[in-house]
Amino acid sequence: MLLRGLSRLVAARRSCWAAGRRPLGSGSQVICEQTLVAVKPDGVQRRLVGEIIQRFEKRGFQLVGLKLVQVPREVLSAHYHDLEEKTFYPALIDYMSSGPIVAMVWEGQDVVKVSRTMVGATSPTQALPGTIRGDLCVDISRNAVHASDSVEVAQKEIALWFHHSELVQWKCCAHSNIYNV
Ligand code: IDP
Ligand code: MG
Repeated sequence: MLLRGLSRLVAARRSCWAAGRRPLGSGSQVICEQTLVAVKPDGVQRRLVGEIIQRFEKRGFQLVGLKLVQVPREVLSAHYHDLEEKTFYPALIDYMSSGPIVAMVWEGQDVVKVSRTMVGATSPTQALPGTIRGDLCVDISRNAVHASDSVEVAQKEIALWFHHSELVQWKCCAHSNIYNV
């Protein structure tokens, strides 16, 4: 448990340096951890972009990348390579390439873990009320939002979806109200 916490911390600090940032915060606080969040085609069509962005903003995370994209199939294949053998994989790639997606990079302390909690279980029928999927979706194949599932995966997904120059470093004037820094 302690080891897992330590390796998360090391990975998060490494992700700060990889993003060209000095890790802020001390001890277990790494507030420049980053994750990829994407509003999927159903979420865009259902006008859920604003609601989803608002949840991350209100929580206290910082937006450092944002774009509306029609994602090429090669990128989606790389993104979902671990699901290649699943029966739903072809339908998943078709659906993810069926319309625009809003891709975002969010930054903050434990943002990977907290985002997954905010997004909720993969199947909306099992997602708790209060989570995005638990509040806004009903079907597993139309679950509105993606969020990276580990710090290492987040780094890979951000590099796959964003060019380094598309990520904006900006000083958040509310930092000392969100963190004890
Ligand atoms: P996650 O999005 O919660 O990380 P993953 O297991 O990584 O879930 O699956 C990626 C996406 O594949 C899901 O968000 C969902 O859109 C789709 N998916 C997963 N399992 C199923 C399924 O059993 N049927 C249809 N689509 C699925
Ligand atoms: Mg996943």
